[in-house]
Amino acid sequence: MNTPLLSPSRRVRRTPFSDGVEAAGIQAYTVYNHMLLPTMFNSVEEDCRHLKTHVQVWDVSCERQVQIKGPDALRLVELLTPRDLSKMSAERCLYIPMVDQDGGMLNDPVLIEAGPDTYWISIADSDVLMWVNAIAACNSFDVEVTEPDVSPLGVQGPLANELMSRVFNEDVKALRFFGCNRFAFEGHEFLISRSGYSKQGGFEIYVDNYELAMPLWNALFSEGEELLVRAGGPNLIERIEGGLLSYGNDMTRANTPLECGLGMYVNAGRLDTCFGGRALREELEQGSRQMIRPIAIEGHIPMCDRVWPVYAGGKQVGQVTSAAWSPDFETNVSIGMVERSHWDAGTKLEVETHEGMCDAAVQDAFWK
Ligand code: THG
Repeated sequence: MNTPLLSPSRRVRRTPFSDGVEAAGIQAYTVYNHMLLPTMFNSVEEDCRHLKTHVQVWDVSCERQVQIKGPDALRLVELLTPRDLSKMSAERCLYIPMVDQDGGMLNDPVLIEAGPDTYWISIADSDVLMWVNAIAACNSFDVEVTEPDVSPLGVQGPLANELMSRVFNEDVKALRFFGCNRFAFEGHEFLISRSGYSKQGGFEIYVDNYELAMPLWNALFSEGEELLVRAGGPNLIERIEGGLLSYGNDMTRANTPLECGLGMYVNAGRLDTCFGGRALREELEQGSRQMIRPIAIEGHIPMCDRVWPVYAGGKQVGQVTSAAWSPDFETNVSIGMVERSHWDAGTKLEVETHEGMCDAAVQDAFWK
């Protein structure tokens, strides 16, 4: 079948690393926050194998930063999420569900304290800036809400420690999971965190200097040559195996963070002071109606580019929104949203792909 191309234009923004991505032989992009996001270099399976055994450099510039800066910045951030922010510091970023007034998920970003009275919300694929700016304006908060020119670069995989310590210095190895600090490259201090959209471990470099973007990219490739470094990107198989959710796919504004399995980031003590608190408290008291679940699907499945209804005994009890063949686990791994009556591990289901019905079963945990 003929694969249609994506028409390039100014609206589909290039990144400071796009020249490097193209030189590395990019085969497929997706669009994320109105920007190019590389998804495949060799094949999804081959990229996955390499990610799990080596180290990759990811152009994740599309993880745009929404910057909130000013005396009321923290007060504004506290409205946006039910997560307890007291452990956040300049040395520690946090994964935060962002919810609307009804508890619906608006985004699932990483929150970074980028300076005094300055926060970066490192967003998933939705237009957070408009929501945040409107809240600031309506409350006359003393803040500026902007999208600074910051492009995260991921270094992911088991050899990420080795590569990063060659390009920056040994001290990057001391960063703990979700720790952050500043490290110099060619005289410029870059904010770096131990984070990223894979379960293989790694770092994200917040590249805020356009002139140094390609020199940094090139340094990672020359220092990583004997480590067999490659360009990569968020990998469909690896992220489903690990249960990393994709906003817009696995959850939308129609879902609460509790339904998304993000209950550990919902703090009961914060529900009086954030959007959606009342709805979330009610759901905490009554239990969730449905939940994100790992589902193994049998047989041959096409690309999951639409919602696949999930049935039990002829009645719809949920949906699957991400799925792929996993060579390591020798099954089709998938992420679904399943009603309470059918979410227990071992429950047999039927998944209606757009090419036919497949037997499936709820797993007790993601594969990792
Ligand atoms: N890094 C940064 N920004 C991002 C992403 C990222 N913005 C877009 C997107 N990814 C946001 N979504 C996620 C989803 C999962 C995680 C981070 C961002 C993640 N989750 C850990 C896990 O599930 O293992 C848990 C983190 C924790 O417990 O604190 O890392 O990747 N900068």
